[in-house]
Amino acid sequence: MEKYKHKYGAEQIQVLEGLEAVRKRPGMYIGSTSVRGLHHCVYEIVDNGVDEALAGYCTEINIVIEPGNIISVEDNGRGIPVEIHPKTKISTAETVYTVLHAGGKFGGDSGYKVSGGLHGVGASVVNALSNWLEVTIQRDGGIFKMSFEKGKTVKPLERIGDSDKTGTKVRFLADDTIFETLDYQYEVLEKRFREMAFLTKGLRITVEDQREETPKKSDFCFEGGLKSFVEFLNKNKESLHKPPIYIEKDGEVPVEISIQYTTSFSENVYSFVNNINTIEGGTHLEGFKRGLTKVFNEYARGHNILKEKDDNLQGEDIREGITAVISVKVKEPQFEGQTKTKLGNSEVTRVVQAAVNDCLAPFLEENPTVAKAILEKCISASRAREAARKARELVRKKNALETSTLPGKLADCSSKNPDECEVYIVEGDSAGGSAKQGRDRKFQAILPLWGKMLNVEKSRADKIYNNDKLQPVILAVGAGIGNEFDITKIRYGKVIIMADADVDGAHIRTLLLTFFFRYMRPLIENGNVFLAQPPLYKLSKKGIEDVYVYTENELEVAFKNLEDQGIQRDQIAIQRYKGLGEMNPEQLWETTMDPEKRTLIQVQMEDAIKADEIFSLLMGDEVEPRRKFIQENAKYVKNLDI
Ligand code: 1YM
Repeated sequence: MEKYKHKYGAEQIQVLEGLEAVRKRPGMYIGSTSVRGLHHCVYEIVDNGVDEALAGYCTEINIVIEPGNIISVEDNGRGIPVEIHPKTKISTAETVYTVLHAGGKFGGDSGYKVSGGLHGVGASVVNALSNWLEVTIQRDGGIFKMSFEKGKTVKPLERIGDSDKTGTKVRFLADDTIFETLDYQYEVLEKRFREMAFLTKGLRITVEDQREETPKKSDFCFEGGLKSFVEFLNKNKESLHKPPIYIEKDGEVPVEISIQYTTSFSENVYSFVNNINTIEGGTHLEGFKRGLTKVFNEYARGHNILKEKDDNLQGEDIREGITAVISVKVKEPQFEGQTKTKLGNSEVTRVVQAAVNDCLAPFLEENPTVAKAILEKCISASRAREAARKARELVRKKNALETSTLPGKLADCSSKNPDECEVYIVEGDSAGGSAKQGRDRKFQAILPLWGKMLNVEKSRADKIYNNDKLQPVILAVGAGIGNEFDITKIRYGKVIIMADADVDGAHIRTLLLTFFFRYMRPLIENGNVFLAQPPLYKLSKKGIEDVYVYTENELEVAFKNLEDQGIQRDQIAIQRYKGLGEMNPEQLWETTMDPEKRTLIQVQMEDAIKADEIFSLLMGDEVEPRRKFIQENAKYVKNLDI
């Protein structure tokens, strides 16, 4: 039997120092040691399998979260090469798992590996951050195995049997002295692998969670690739045409795009470079937008839909109601921006624009009914934009005539420093009254809203400007809306929605959040939006201080605490608050507004795709998926993250 002996030389000593550096400063390599960094380790290993699929050798990847938070990833690719590497004098497989950034450099053509940025740090980093890790390779007629502890080789690669199959299996337990938690979130992993399956046409990815008694399992394989992705994104929307438009162009920078218009008014364009979501966009997105604008304007002119006297349609008109996914593969991507998710390679703009031009223009010629349906929507978007501009000017003029640009109902605070100021958007006049009296007027402003709120999911910008419920919100926040929204102009650092803890309150909260998400998204991204949490109950007894209870779960705990102080249940008076209006100004201050005592829930946007899905589901036209969502999530109503 062939053996792969271990040799310690100068190379190996360097290796150990390299992995020690990873353990000392893990954040430098995987971003953070939170659950995010933990998930990152899984992606890193799976990425190697996906690369093998992109190279055309692997059709299936199976991921399992085993009991005890052990991760297992197996693919049916060629198997990591096992022969002795000429430079390190140890097996190539061991080299990949012990030498920093060994990834592609050791195996010939590296394909579209991402250099730097988030991914592509290499399997050796995961190895260094694992309590233990083992790799099993089937290749060249044999089964080979090696194992490590905290990055150090405990068993070098050894042939342990015969096999006529090929593939790689990696199992590891992340190091709990490095990571804050080992509790993988199944839903997060599932979402990422669904995305990967969409982006790699035909690749089957399965994910399984065996930690609970009843295991969860998902099986993803999309023959339609990005087309399936766009259909998935639009599942709660009404589409203008079926199936989605598909663009594919091979070359130095392969481009794949899928587009489907819906009756909605929002723009949802997601872009990927080497399977990584480029949240900040970049040159590929720019090329897509330019190509789209040019092709539609030329088609509209050529078919006399736009007359000589008409202005060109603007990009934003052409993107109203669009859902699109753009995926490019770039050999040496340059990532810029705050989160290093903005593509910088300038040559990519031209390539993507040309792909859109070469594929979309003939598509429209061949599908005139689709072209017509889309252009009709673009033209009405353009009219609405013009109407919105006029409405905006009217608002400006009207405000210029009046002495102040602030809405009449707003009780403003005296400080003008946005960092310390907050505005409470309060449902109902009576609660608004209590809030006004109870507040600290130095830094707290109150804006009461009443009556039925406009559903922005079903209206265009012009309607929103003219809407008497939303106009005060826009003016109070003071930073405009839509493309013109300017976060540096906000008048309050905290925008707090204060609504009742009942169904109507939930409704107004959702309507306002939808509005912020669609028209003031940076406000959410920047963490300026909060939900106030008014109490559900007051427990009182003569001689003790009132106890406020904020959730159903806390009620039992509160009773227990009082019992521990020798107070029996039947001695306690329970008041259940049905609405904010029932509280007097002092109570409202004490329970919900006093920064020293209140709980605020910060609205966070982990994920734009998920948020868009939920808002179009909750606020859009399709009834059946909404009913299903509400039924499935009724038990999670406390979870207010979007
Ligand atoms: C569960 C994780 O790592 N699969 C995998 C990795 C490699 C190959 C195949 C592979 C690549 C190449 C040639 C090549 C890797 N090889 C290397 C290196 N799954 C998993 N499957 N033959 C096999 O890139 O040319 C790094 S990753 F460097 F050794 F070639």
